[in-house]
Amino acid sequence: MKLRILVPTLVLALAAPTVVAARYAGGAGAPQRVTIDAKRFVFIPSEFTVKKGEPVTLVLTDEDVAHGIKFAEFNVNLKGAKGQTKEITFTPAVAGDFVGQCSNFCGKGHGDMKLTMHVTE
Ligand SMILES: [Cu+2]
Repeated sequence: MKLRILVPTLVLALAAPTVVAARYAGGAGAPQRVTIDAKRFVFIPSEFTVKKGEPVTLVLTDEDVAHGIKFAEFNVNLKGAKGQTKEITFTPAVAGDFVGQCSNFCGKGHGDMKLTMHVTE
């Protein structure tokens, strides 16, 4: 009788830490990381795809001068710094294609420095 109670308790005790570890080690719920390099006057890649309602982290590395990424529809404005990597996390609430732009004046091609985010259902 004691063994019948002890075995399920032991199984639960051993399984619980595994579930917790998965949740905090990039499992379900962790933001999707999108790595973007910026240099005059391009973003690499120039487009990427994310899912509506799921958190996204944009990781921006500015190779030459300070750039930035702005998606006005999502109130996102990530300010970069020369030679550094900066990031911002947000959750896109609507699906569609959105054009972002460099948010830090970086020279004569600045106005054409854009990237597209595809948000799927
Ligand atoms: Cu710019």
